[in-house]
Amino acid sequence: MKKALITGITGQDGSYLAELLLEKGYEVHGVKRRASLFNTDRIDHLYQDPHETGRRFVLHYGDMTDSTNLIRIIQSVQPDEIYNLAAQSHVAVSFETPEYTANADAIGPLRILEAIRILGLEKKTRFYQASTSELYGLVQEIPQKETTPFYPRSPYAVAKLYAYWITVNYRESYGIYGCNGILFNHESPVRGETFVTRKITRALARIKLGLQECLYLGNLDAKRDWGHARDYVEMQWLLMQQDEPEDWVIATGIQYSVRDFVNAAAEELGMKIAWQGAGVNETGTDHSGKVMVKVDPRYFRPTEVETLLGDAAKAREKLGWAPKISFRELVSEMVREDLRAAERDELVKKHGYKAFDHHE
Ligand code: NDP
Ligand code: GDR
Repeated sequence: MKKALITGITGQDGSYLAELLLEKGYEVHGVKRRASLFNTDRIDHLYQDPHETGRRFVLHYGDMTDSTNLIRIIQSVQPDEIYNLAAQSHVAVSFETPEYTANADAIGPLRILEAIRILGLEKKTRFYQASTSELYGLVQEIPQKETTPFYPRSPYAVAKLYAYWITVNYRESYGIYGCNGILFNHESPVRGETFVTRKITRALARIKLGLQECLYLGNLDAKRDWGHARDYVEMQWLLMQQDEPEDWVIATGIQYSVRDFVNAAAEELGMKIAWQGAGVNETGTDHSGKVMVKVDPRYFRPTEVETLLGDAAKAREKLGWAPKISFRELVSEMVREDLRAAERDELVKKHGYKAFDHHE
């Protein structure tokens, strides 16, 4: 039985990847951080009682900023594959916490690669680095592929640039099977609530039920290549199964703006948005003229990535990979789940309890 270690198992991708690897018969180990509240919502359905024998799903406390802890976990698990998904993954937040972001997102992967060396696991343990389309930042070529030059535009992207190259370097220096998946944005119903897609689907569902008045957004013109996380974790596994380690772009090849995403989500909810104004004065109103969406400059970034569009021809041609879930299906699934959650909140409110009411 193959053993996999997933850092960031409590995150969006970690939860989908854990499901996939368990289905494939792996023993799955995950690193979770200590938190003052439970932080395992996304993987609670996979939980196996530690008192039972034959467990295939095991969690370890750990942190990307703690080398000795990572070495100890890797030593005890002796994984065949490590998927490094842990990161401070919010681009806007990285401008507020640049040093921490570098520590977790750049030095974190170095710590794991060093652990592989220190423990003499270079020939046994394969390493996947969660690289990102944010590396392309100020884009030098459209669409972006494996050979497109990088131009990172945030502390997050700069940290991920280090992680990308240290993975390549350890592959070339020490023969470690290390590969980068350069993944374009991918979303799902369990996407973090402060990323723009989930923020939109959650807010519009709540506006529809009268639980929230208005959705405040930043740059409506930003364009992204949005796929579904379930499709993308399959590719994370697949590129770890190749004879030789390589770096791969994973994308849908189709681009939409943030405004397009709002329109698509509204349509799913049977709402129509009329847009007026431009830039900081742009608003979106409903049929009665009530403002539902408003631009708030607080969500603008000091340096923005305006447009990303991926070309995954290499993955398509060499691995036969293609995303299965369309943009409309993604939006529809996210809206459906957020509407269900909003209905639960509505019920709670109706019975006199205060519903969770956080709009960021
Ligand atoms: P999430 O933000 O949903 O999950 C991040 C995970 O990392 C969480 O489990 C989080 O733990 C954990 N984590 C954060 N900091 C630390 C730390 N210091 N030590 C240990 N664990 C930590 O991200 P996604 O699932 O969306 O993304 C997975 C990876 O892929 C990330 O590295 C991201 O940068 C990268 N990526 C994501 C893309 C996307 O569109 N989703 C696209 C390209 C790359 P906790 O739950 O406790 O916060
Ligand atoms: P991104 O995702 O920065 O691409 O990083 P995010 O959803 O945060 O932003 C996408 C675009 O939408 C614009 N935007 C807003 N963004 C947020 N979060 N909130 C808003 O209110 C808002 N209004 C407009 C942003 O300016 C941006 O242009 C994600 C993360 O998952 C990274 O970890 C990953 O590496 C990349 O995708 C690929």
